[in-house]
Amino acid sequence: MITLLYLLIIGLFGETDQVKIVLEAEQTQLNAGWELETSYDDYTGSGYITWKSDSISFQPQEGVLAYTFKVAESGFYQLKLRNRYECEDLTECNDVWTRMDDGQWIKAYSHTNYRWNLQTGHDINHELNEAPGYQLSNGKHTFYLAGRSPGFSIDQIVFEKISLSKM
Ligand SMILES: [Ca+2]
Repeated sequence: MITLLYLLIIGLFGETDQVKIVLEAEQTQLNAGWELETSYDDYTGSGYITWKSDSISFQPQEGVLAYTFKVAESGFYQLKLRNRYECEDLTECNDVWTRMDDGQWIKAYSHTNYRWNLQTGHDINHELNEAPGYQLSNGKHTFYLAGRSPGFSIDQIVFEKISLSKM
């Protein structure tokens, strides 16, 4: 029965490699505007970070955090920020700036409030991508976060490999 179930799952979803890169958002050099917090429970690592400064609606100049990591298996990786925010309006205090390597700054948002969640979309000039990600080659990459909405918290940055390549 277990074998049959396993085969059924494999049949439905194909062989997944489950390659996941998980970075703790608080494990970087924090700068002005960001604070390490532990008030909400159920975080991982030593806490999470919250943007405490002003709302930054244009290209970020301050509060830029860098995360360098290594990719062992190249492919397309979906971005999932483990995030939380406490605004009743789903579209308030719900976003942060993101950038991969030399790419452009893109607003990343969540629409799930009051609890930790992995829902992460990208908004490029009001075009929404509900499953954003990056084609990553083997080797070193640097991901950047910068503050956008005050009150937006991030616990983890997750890159989940969803295919060998989109090329
Ligand atoms: Ca964390």
